[in-house]
Amino acid sequence: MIIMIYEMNTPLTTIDALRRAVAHAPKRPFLIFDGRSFSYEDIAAIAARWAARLRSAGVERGDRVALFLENSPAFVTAYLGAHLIGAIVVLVNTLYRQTELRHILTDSEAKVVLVADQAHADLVRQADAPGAVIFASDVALEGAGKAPDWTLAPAPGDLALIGYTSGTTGRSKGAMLTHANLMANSAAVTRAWRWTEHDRLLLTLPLFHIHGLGVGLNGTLYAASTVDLRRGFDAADVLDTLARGETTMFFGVPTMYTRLIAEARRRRAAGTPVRIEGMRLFVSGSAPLSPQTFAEFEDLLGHRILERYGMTETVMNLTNPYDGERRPGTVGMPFPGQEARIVDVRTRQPLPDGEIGEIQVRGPNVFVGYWRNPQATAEAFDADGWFNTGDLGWRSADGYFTITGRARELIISGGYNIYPREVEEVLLEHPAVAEAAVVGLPDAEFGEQVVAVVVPATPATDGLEQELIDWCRARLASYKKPRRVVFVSSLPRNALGKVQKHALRRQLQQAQPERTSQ
Ligand code: MLC
Ligand code: AMP
Repeated sequence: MIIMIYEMNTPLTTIDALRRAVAHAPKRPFLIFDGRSFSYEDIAAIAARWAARLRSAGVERGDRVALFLENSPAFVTAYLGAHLIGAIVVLVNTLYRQTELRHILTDSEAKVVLVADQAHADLVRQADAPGAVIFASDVALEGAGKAPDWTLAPAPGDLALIGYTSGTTGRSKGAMLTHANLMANSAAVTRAWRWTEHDRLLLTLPLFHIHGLGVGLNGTLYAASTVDLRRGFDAADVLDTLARGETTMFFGVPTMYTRLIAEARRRRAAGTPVRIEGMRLFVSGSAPLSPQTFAEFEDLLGHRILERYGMTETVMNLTNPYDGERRPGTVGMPFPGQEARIVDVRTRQPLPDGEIGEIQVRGPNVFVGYWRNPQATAEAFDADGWFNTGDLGWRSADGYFTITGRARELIISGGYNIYPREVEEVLLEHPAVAEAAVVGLPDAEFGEQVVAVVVPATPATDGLEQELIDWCRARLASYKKPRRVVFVSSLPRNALGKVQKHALRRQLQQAQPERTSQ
């Protein structure tokens, strides 16, 4: 009987979760931003204003609403406002430029694009994107609130989000997540990490990716807890906040932990060591956390980081245990209600423990397919519904998964994904470039760094390295620009003419061992 009551109250959409929190704890702080606190009731009222604003712009159920917004109360309330009327949110990294914007906004056919300022509105216009631009300031955060009209709320199977990812062909694909996917994952995450309404999460991750939104914001909403949201990450500010004792959880990418360690060391050397109060959980993900970072963090700050593994298509897949052993270098086991296994890359047959293969996952969290791309969707799943993650790894006899690499070409720098092909295509558009190959090399701060290897069209390469970096910087999100350009007379290719990236990486590493970025 108790189980039945629990199930009846289980939110199946973000709007169910909002409604449940408003009913049970209307005055509880949901969002803290810039020293201002917004209760669940406040957020629901502002979301209702967003719903009305979007309807007045012609947005209907199933239409796409692109959020080209930094972390802000506008992001949170527009997200929920779009959901209140059954619209689908499209996530757009605010560092994206012309090439990425044009593709995402055109492919998703976003009816409206929300921006914070004129500069971002101009970028949308320059990208020739369809859809009307709406400014975040159109909807006031202040003023008397009216409860939302819940009657247009979505069904669990309706699409909630499209997150663009995995551009192995140079163009990213829109991963479609339903409300049921999101809430199933929030249920699993909150249960695994003992997340309750008493928690306060310090969130410095961007909301336009699945780590910040799918784990941080949706989890907060699901648990009816509080999120202390920041515009971005600043190590000193994080340590100062954690010393105040109100925060209970922090989620970050490994680069953030490296920077927290450096800042904590600085303070210790200055005779003002960091004291952390009230924290119960530090989580790392989106890129591999080195055992060294894990150990240094424990040594300096007294907490064992919990590492987990996720993807835009699935939100969270694997986690180290909350209570049991958090094993450095591993990503733990499947979340409750989810499955994972290792298969042979060629035969697609399950492999015994200890053998390296591709990680496959299955569960109610797994997305329903790529937007308007049935072929890519078909290739992503096998006949039994297992999703091919494209990540390589193995499972230990006691069930811990370790990620060893990627079956697809992908560079992860500071938790941001970079698809070499996308950068190569932009480089090839430059008249001085005859051939280009982009690889990821180890980097102490960002995990990996982007390096371009270029065959120049003419032997004159004076000033060309910086010119090519600037060329990429102007056309793509700035974190995708090469940190270095190496000029060569030819690229190593196999018999089929395909560039041998492994050989290239090896050559580059031998020529110059790991560099620390400035
Ligand atoms: C910023 N820059 C980077 C970079 N981040 N360069 C390489 N890699 C990165 N990750 C560049 C900017 O483009 C800019 O270049 C310059 O550094 C300064 O920018 P900044 O904004 O001041 O940087 P900073 O705030 O220090 O950002 C570092 C960071 C950030 C680690 C805080 O990268 C970050 O928030 N990463 C998290 C990304 C994330 O949420 N990933 C989750 C994806 S979901 P210029 O040219 O302007 O000087 C996923 C699934 C899962 O992966 O499992 O979670
Ligand atoms: P994205 O496509 O942006 O959602 O990024 C997902 C990818 O990030 C995964 O396929 C992995 O390659 C990587 N990733 C996420 N978490 C981890 C982790 N803990 N360790 C190693 N790689 C990770």
